[in-house]
Amino acid sequence: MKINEQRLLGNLHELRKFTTTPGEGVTRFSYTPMDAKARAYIIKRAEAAGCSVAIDALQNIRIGLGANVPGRPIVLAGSHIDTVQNGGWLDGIYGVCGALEVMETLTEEIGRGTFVPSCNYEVILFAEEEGSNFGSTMTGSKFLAGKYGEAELDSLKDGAGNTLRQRLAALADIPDAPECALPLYNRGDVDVSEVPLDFGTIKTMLELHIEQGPVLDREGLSMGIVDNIFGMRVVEFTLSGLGNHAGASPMSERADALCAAAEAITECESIVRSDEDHRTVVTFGHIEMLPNQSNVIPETVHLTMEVRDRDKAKIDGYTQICIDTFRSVCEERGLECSIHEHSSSVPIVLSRRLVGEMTRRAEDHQINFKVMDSGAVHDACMLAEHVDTGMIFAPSINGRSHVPEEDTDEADLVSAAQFLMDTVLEELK
Ligand code: HGY
Ligand code: MN
Ligand code: MN
Repeated sequence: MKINEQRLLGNLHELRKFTTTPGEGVTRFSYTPMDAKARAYIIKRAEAAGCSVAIDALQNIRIGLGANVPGRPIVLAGSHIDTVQNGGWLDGIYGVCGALEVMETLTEEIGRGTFVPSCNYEVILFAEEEGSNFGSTMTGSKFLAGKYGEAELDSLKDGAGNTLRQRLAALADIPDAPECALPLYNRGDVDVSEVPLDFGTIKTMLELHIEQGPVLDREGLSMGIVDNIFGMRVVEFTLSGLGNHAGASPMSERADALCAAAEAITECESIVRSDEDHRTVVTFGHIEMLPNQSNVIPETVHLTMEVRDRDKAKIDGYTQICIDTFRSVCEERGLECSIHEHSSSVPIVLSRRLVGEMTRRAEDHQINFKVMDSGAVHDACMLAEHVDTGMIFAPSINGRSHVPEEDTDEADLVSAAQFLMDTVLEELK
């Protein structure tokens, strides 16, 4: 069963237009008017294909094949449509378009009577995967997996201090799309009790995604089959020093929060870089400084640290070492250091059945692939603890992602999506 490659690529090129930063990558945060535009495009296609559309209180979307029969096991495929700030045109949306292409191809083939599935097929779109609003990755899928609940609706806050609950309630202000018969959002009360998936009804979860790293591109391979997904811990530090005059304060009498942070960051980076496995990664991606004025010694620095690896002991070990480093640098320099464990996810081992079957299928199809880790986390992580879950990677040119330069050769986009089609077909039998 061949996918329609022009339709797949056409959808990707249309959806990349829904960005608040045209010409500077794709920026499309969940629960925003740009998110609504992408949802409208997808829901319209789902309606045209005779699919059912269900949206939960977190705004995760489930699109059911028209030929689905109630009560049959469900094969899920999907990803997320939200992005990071000035991100790429493929992260997340590629997996959604691949799953949608499978849906449209199945609809055509079933309509022609050339295929009769024994299971149901659904496309799933996860909300707030990037954490661009609230700093916590995989938020929609953490609610689906029952890891997040009522408490997180009020504890997760965006940069303006709005809680997740308030942002969901504010969706009432985003209008529906005239071209869609169905609503774009679930605008009822924010009741998350119905969100967790009934995993007993789901047979398989498959996520197609770009690699977002250099491995496939560097080795000249066209596809990855993922066996392990890194875990991560996100810690927030607040360093409190002494604001003072930039000119009149002697260097020996300063408690400069930015210099303390710089020393601790550099020390943590060199500690992690020296790990013998060269796999653990540490990133200080977000920093705020007060008062952030050139002639005032920085009084307060607030920053995030992420530690990731596929081995939980390494994640925990290096997270503790970095916390200790920040504490000792601040003690030496006479600053206060407060620490907040922001969020985390454990390393995930994906379904060995699916890795084995996909490996054999890729060998039969003479695809040049490898079985590999994912350093990026994905919504598939949250389902993998409950159902057979697999991931398929397409290469990222120069290993770039989460930046406007993110790109993948069209031939690779098509062939990995075709492999998703072939894998779904097997799962539907
Ligand atoms: O951060 C990640 O790994 C994913 O892109 N949200
Ligand atoms: Mn992603
Ligand atoms: Mn991402």
